[in-house]
Amino acid sequence: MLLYGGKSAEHEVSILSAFSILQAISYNFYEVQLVFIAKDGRWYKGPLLTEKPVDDSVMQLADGQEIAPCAIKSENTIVFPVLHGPNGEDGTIQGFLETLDMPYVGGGVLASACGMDKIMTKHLLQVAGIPQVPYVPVIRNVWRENPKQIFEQCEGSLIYPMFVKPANMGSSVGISKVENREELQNGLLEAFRYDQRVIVEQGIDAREIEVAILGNEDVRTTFAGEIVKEEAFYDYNAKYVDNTIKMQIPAEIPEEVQTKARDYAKRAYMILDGAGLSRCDFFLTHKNELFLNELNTMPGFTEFSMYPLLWENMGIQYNDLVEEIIQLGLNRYNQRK
Ligand code: ADP
Ligand code: MG
Ligand code: MG
Ligand code: K
Repeated sequence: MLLYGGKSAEHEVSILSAFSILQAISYNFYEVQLVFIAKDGRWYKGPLLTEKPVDDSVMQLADGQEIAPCAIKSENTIVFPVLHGPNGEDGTIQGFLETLDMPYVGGGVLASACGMDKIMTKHLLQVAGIPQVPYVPVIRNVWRENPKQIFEQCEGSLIYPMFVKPANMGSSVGISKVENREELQNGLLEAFRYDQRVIVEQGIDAREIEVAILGNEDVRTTFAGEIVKEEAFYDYNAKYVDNTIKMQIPAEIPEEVQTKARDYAKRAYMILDGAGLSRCDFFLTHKNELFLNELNTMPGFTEFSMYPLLWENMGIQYNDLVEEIIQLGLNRYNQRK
């Protein structure tokens, strides 16, 4: 069962990923049920899609029948929650599927929640001794009570430019690059629109490299690929609207950096209790210093997305990759029984 769409700002990305996955699942001879979550949070059981969805209106027209979420419960069915961002990738759907006692693809509640929350991820990486850029966590109530103290804290430990991000988001939504105190204030207000937990980070001038991870207890990683940026900030438009992203797979980086990136990715995945899949993203400075930025427990999954392309470079084709992560979901469920 493909669960896609979702309430988050990454709704459209989910639809694109779902379409590619659907092709692979059908190709692998699985019987597929589609369940679409509209932006307003309603759930629909829909017919199979045969055409590439252009936008949300196509999905709405798919004359799906509205259902109660718990109506998805069925035997001998594994759920593939192709949902990105809050209410999908953050442990909420995973907890719901645990409650329904249905097997599902990808990380469990803990990994999803910790991977989604940038502050939690930072805390765990710190414990694991994995390098990351300096940061200041900011909680909305604390900010409201004493904004001056927050400014001083940020300016005391970081230098401009800084990046301000909602803790619980993805696809660069709500993120700003700020150059001074006024912009920092505006960035915080913008980020607080999405979450009451925000992170202010040291901005760095760096390359962005990514490692794909696959597995439950037995964790495999790929060579890193690079997002070759034309703009300094890889924002939502660059990612999905303008399609200005170029990928270099494998990344042209020294062998020791490759090895280190794969090692950090694996360690971070294990400490977060990762399962199934994740994409681990890094910053690499021009002096070859490596900082782990984040783990995405349900990375973009179209045929042209970094995650499947990284595996293709290791010799695993898209359809086989989808099959493998479905098997990992089933294994995890059976082992926990
Ligand atoms: P998301 O989960 O939304 O992808 P990221 O932390 O990956 O959030 O930030 C999105 C993008 O913003 C990154 O891919 C990068 O281009 C830019 N960015 C984020 N943090 C920094 C930083 N500290 N320094 C420089 N660029 C950053
Ligand atoms: Mg992310
Ligand atoms: Mg990112
Ligand atoms: K994340």
